[in-house]
Amino acid sequence: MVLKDYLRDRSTLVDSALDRWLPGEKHLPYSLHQAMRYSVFAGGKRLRPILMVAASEAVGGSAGQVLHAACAMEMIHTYSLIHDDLPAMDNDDFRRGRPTNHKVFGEAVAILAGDALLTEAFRLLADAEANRSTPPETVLRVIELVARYAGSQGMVGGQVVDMESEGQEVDFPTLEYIHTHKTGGLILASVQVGALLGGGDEKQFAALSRFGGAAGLAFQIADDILDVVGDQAELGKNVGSDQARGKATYPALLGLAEARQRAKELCDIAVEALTPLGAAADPLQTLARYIVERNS
Ligand code: GRG
Repeated sequence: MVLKDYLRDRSTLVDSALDRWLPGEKHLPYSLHQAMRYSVFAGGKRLRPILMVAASEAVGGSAGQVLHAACAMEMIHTYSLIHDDLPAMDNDDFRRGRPTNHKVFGEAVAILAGDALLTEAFRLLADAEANRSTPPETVLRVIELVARYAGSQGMVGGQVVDMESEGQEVDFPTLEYIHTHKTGGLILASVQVGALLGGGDEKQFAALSRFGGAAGLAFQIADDILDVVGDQAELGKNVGSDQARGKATYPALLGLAEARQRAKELCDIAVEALTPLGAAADPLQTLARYIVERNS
């Protein structure tokens, strides 16, 4: 598998589905729909939806079975980025290589664009036509799972602990809480939803859960490392901001070398977890390595 081709093909698939599902810019209210589309189509890597599609295929499912949920996950991720960039939170000027949403549309519309993306994501997860080949109890399990990983005991909770830890001495368990909740959870949820909607059994779900937990934490450690050694132009956002804000990160707590070692160990754990799935999980194996070796 050539990773570059795989990522490009899957991104194209996800982008055209997002374009179909998101309300058009010519639908009222224009500014809101423009703001939603501005951030969604600002050039993200589509890692979470691609992982979901790959997880579905790893259990014998298809991309078509999960595409709506993959788009929903990207909408939730994009909402979190829009809100995270707001003056009340990280107050960032650039994201995905463009001025942040509130810089272009103003704070009020940026807040509402995030709110609308989150709400639209749950509408999509519940869409009857998109879920026509999935048992209703599986659809409900997916909705509950995504809500749990996105809410106060998931991403939003991780964001709060992250904010409250700025400029504080943070111990290792708190750092792991922040990373697994703020970022790791949506990655874990993406592969779990892929397993469920792809028709996987409980053994496959458990294997992919182990994979997603390790890959999700590895992703955030790699993100911490990129904030220290990454290239601003390639990342499309400012670097060095974690240290400037006194954020809790792996390199800050463990040093760069140990942080890299921990990311590599987690990647190995993720790859090992895929053994019961055989060759169908090869793309996930490649994606796990990409997560820790990427430059953006
Ligand atoms: C505001 C509720 C709320 C939550 C914010 C995800 C998050 C929580 C904040 C984002 C801050 C941040 C940059 C975290 C680092 C990890 C991360 C989510 C990076 C961005 O994800 P990528 O690299 O981005 O997948 P693209 O743009 O490629 O989709």
